[in-house]
Amino acid sequence: MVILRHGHPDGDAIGSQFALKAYIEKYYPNCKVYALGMDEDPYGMVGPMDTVDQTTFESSLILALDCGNIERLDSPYEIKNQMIIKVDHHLNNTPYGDIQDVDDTCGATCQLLWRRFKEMGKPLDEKIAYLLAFGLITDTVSFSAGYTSVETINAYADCLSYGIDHVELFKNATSVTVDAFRGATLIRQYAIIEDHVAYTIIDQAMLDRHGLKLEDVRDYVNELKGIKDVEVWMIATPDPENPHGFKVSLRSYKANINAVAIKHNGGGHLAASGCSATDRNEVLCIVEELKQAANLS
Ligand SMILES: [Mn+2]
Repeated sequence: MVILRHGHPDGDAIGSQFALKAYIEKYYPNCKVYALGMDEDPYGMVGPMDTVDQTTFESSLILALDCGNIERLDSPYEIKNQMIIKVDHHLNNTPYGDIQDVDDTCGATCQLLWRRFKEMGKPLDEKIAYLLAFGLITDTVSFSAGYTSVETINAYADCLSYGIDHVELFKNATSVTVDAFRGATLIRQYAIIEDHVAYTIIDQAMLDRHGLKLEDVRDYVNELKGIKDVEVWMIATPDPENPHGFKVSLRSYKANINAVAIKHNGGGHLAASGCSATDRNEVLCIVEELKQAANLS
């Protein structure tokens, strides 16, 4: 079997992918399992990705983790008629797969996996627990996001019981590079705050002027979290596939910003979504729609 997750992976995508791989290898040693995708490991959590030949891939069961729509799966080969099991916590607006285990009340795919592992009744180990805990911390923004629940905290406590160093884990899950730290400063410096919405639009010229790269800014929308009277926050960063376009990250405490994301070819969760804009004007439209969403909440 092969385990896939979404492209441009985050801590939950990689954590769930490698936790499931470790679990299968531990309890089903006869089963060959490969964790596939581009070698992108922003937190340095795991080694290089596995590789398989196309024939093996096409005869393998696919476990698809943390990925709401099939187009976003990071797969080395085209998916043909293989059986797919989807395990995910995004809103299931774009269902796919022969079996779907989707619970959008989970703070992370790692939380859903933890639940399934507990149901199996077999103990985890330190490695599996570390990977699951990593996904829990990163996807819930250190347990501050709205979908953090009693189960999220119980899952984390259970993971810690396998001997994980909580301080070391938090350090690894929340530290950023020096350039990303500078990028975060840029996001704050250029923030506009209006009608309960905080937003920053960063274009390529701005990045060039400050000697920064896209990866130094695109994941740091939560730099705008925590401003008094702000309910919704957003960043727009250059879309590498469209010279005038932007990728837009949306977050809120409780306002439904997913509806805005869907209008602009995106998706995600009720309070954490992403979408695209073809130009700056569309970004400004999104801002206006967010103001409405913020004022309804
Ligand atoms: Mn996730």
